[in-house]
Amino acid sequence: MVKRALVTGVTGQDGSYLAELLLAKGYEVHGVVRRASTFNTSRVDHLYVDPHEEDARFFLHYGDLTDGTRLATLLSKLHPDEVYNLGAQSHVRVSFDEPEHTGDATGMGTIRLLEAIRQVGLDCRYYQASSSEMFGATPPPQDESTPFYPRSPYGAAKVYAYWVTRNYREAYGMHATNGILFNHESPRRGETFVTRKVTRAVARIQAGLDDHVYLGNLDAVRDWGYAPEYVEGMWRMLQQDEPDDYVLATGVPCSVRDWVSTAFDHVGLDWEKYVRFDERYLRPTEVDALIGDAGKAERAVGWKTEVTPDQLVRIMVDADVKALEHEGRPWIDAVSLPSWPSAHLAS
Ligand code: NAP
Ligand code: F7E
Repeated sequence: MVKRALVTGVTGQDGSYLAELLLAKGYEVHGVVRRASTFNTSRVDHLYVDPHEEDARFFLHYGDLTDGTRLATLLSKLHPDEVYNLGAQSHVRVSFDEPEHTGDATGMGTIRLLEAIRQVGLDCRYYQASSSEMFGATPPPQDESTPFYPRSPYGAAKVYAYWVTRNYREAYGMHATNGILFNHESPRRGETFVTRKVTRAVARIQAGLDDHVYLGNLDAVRDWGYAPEYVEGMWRMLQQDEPDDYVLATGVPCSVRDWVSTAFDHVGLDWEKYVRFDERYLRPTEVDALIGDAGKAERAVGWKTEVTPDQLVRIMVDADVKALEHEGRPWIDAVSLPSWPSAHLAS
């Protein structure tokens, strides 16, 4: 029997790596894509196979976490074995500008999906993309028993989503699991998250396209891992007999300043000549330090990171340099260039 997965947020960083992983494992993968006036599937275009082909196993469907009816329709039509809820307004700084929308998509979207599963009567396994941002002001190291103290509308929405996931597990016996993931990055990371913003700036400055980059708080400490390793962890969690909650992290602290200096060093530039401060990038409340303890995941699901922050910086700088060499096309397009898959969204 071919397993079938439904992935919200399939067009995002994690969604694209997860879709690749599940396809490699023989799954049929259905991704939920938001309607946009421009193509927004660049991270998954390389996975596209014409749905008319017999061997097609990757399908895209319009849908939105703010539209519960549509979620129920998709679930009743597709009957997935596994549902991965990766969709979210995921930018912390933006959540201060769009708090209501963030609560709606990131928080309420989760209960819409859980309730749709329940109403359809689906017997599936559910993965919730919970976040280390939930720990917020609680000092590190953070693990599954650390109290939550969110510091942004995004963090608060994720706390709500975490608790409704647990509640549906306890109230209705659903196989619903929270993956509490610390920051994870890659060449596919959105360009406005600090890691990618920096590696992209390094490539552009080195190429003479930009003179400097504006950043905010350089003192914040994060635990940055490599995204492809983290989607493997998501899948492993859902293969457990019992649902549970797990932290995924490297346990290695790295400040924004360290990330910046390693990235500029990698191409032989002195970061202090190119980095400028702009208070626009500060947050009304900051999360000072996130450093995770992933011991439970290692023991229970056999998951552990291998890529170190230093290696990750180099992977991302090299990819951004390479993307510029490919005339500014996203790095992913250097792998393969299919023809207009977005035009074939199933409905
Ligand atoms: P991302 O690159 O920002 O992707 C977010 C995805 O959600 C995109 O596909 C986006 O669609 C989709 N989306 C946004 N609003 C939606 C809506 N209303 N309905 C349906 N889909 C919607 O995020 P990511 O880094 O891959 O993260 C995946 C998930 O893990 C997110 O829930 C995030 O909050 C969480 N998380 C991430 C990290 C991390 O470090 N990356 C850590 C912990 C938790 P568009 O492409 O159309 O924008
Ligand atoms: O900020 C500082 C900023 O936006 C990291 C999301 O995936 O991980 C991510 O959230 C740090 C913060 O990620 C700039 O103040 C300085 O302290 O890259 P970020 P994040 O806020 O940690 C968590 C786990 C998630 O769940 C989220 O979805 O970097 N910083 N200067 C800056 N940040 C940005 N974005 N831009 C700057 O110019």
